Amino acid sequence: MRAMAAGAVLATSLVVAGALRSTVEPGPSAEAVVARGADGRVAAAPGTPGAPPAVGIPVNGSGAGLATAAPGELPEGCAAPDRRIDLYAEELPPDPRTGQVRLGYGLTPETADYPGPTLEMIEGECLALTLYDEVPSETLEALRTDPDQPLGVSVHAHGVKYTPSSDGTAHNDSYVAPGESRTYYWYAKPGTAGYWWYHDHVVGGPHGTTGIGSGLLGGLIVRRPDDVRPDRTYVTAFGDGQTINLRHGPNVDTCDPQDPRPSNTCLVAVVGETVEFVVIGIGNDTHTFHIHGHSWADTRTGRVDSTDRALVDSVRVIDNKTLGPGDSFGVTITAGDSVGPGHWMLHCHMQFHTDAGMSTMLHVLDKNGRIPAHADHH
Ligand SMILES: [Cu+2]
Repeated sequence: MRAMAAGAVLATSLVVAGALRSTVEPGPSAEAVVARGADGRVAAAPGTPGAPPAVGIPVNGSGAGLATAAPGELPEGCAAPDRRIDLYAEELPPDPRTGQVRLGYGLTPETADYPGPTLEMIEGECLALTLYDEVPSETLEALRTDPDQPLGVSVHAHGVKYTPSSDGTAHNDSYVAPGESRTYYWYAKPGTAGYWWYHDHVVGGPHGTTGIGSGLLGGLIVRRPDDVRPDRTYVTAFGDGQTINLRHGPNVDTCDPQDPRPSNTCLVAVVGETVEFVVIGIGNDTHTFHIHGHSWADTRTGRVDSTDRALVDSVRVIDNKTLGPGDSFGVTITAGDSVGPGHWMLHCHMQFHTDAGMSTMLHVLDKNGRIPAHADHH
């Protein structure tokens, strides 16, 4: 985190309270949970009490392509969609370091990013997700590695239930051609609570390897109705080339010390907040997820209740967890618990990976929303 590490300069008057409070407020209540944007905030249905105003998701919307599901499109257990959202696949500015093409999903075209929005479902819920492919066909053509592969994008989900027509694959004819849209139906069957992800499965070739590597991925959380909600959620996707969220080196952490707005490249929280990470393994390498100063229970949510002796005595508390390709898990910590505000490294603990730049920071601010000073860690 070079910018912030620049220094002592920052130490004196980093009053970020205004900016931060507007962007780092705890999310709305359980009922409002729908999806989170790249800023870590929940994006809730318009009109939901406590919902932030900016990023509303249409619920039971009436856009094109949202007609009633055809027979065979809904998985068993889902009689009708409980909720509808739109998701846009966009071309983004190329990677500033490598010039590689970058694509992203967004709840609106303007908010597309990589990873895309974290989608949240409650067990028992059936979601209708309409994907709009706004990636230019020339871009998809240039990314194609298999000449027999059709041009398009898709969403393929892990963890939830769907029929072949929502598989997001070319062989099941469940992708979206440029300029078109398609509705996918996902059912969070009871028992599927967990930390999952969604991604393209058609860009480049039949496995979407190029699509994922270009940025078409996002976190998917299935919660139980009574799960305690975190204050903040971030996705960290560990990938090839020692990347976190497909960025490398200084691009991994772009937090502006004057205005640390939560995003895919600015992991920030106020001391005492519960912070949830959706950790995803993309690409071909094994990685490990490690945070300095913080630990969690090796359970579904990772949340530790130190007063619960039965939990503490029966479950490992860890601060490092192995992540294989395609794996995903959740980690919930309390920011700064017992260790206070600071710049806490979050990195892959395969030493040659972290030495090559696979490292970022969780910036824990004090109660006043100030970023603490620290020495450059490099
Ligand atoms: Cu690694």
